[in-house]
Amino acid sequence: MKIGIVCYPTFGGSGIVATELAHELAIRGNEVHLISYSRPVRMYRGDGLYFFHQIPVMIYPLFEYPPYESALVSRLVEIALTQELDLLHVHYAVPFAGAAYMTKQILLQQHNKHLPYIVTLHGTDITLVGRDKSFAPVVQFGLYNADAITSVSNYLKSETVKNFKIPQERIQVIYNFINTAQHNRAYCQKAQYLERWRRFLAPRNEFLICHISNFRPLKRIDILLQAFKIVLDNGLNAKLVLVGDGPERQNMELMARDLGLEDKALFLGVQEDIRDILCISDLFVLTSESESFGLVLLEAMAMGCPIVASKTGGIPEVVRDDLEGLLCPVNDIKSFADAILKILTNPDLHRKYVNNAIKRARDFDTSKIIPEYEWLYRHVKKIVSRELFDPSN
Ligand code: GMT
Repeated sequence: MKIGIVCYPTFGGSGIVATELAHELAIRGNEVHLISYSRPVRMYRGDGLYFFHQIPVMIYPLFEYPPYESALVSRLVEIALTQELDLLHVHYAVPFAGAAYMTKQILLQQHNKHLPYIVTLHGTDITLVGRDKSFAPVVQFGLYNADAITSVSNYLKSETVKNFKIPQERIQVIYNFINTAQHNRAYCQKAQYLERWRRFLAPRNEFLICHISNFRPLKRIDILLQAFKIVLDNGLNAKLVLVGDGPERQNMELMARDLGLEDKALFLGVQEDIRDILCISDLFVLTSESESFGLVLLEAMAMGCPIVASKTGGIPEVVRDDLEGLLCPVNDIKSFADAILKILTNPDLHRKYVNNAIKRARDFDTSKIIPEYEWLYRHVKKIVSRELFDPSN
């Protein structure tokens, strides 16, 4: 099948999922066209297997806001025609659901081409950004007219039903996935430089507690820093490594200094391959106040990290309390500190969570999840061709 995948290129989870999906579909023999305004960050594995198309936007002195959506739709129309796409799969509803609808109508009315579109909802496109009144009517219209809608968790599905009045039977939950053949502990043994890195980060044999995010306010890194301070005050020999970058990075570095954590909380910035830091970490912590899935939790579990995370949104569908780690009430600093201490001072419990985490990640392996997308593509295509050949239409 010839599939166009549209996504954001940045460090958000939706772009990562879309890029990995492009790669997995291409491996399975589909012709995939990945479309974004710049080269997606995860586009490093097997780049040659699929095609990448950039969206150029014309700049003109009249525009205070360049009309990105018009440029996107024009490019999608062109790609759909020249590459003879069978369907379009957009990741993140804003603005892609509306843009996909417009693309479909232009193709139908001006070129007599039928291009079904699927929207995958990722989180803030429903729970935060998409709900804003400056976007909501277009998001709702784009979703309502989609040929199929998927969401990355049951939680996100019910939020979509509640906020956008989309009938629940129209939304299929397809969980995010991970290629466990490429994300596993064996990878750690291969890379000898990792042991050196661990000694550099934790020269006094400290436990390494890891956090990875795009440093947005909803990640609540302030809660993590305060919990970590309590952990140290309780005498645990530990370091916190914070990976990634974003709007809150500077504030959080200042806060760490104010808490006297400058030597204990290390801000490493964006890392090329997060498997490296996960390999040498003893625990992964995510203190978000909202998370539709928490893709990074899956990546951490696959690499053998037990989890401490907020009991919110779709997280409990991914990490089960007291199986792969511990879940804590949102923003409850003491509860996070207690959970970290409990796991890192109890080797048997730590070992149990490590083993369970590795097993749990396999439940979301690409071999289980990608066929769900492939089935959906075939189903949508079948329905569209049935409608086309139905004489009553
Ligand atoms: O806000 C972000 O962290 C980025 C956002 C995105 O759409 O790029 O992430 C969302 O999608 C990820 C992939 O499906 C999920 O794992 C994240 O939980 C979700 N973020 C939120 O719901 C806050």
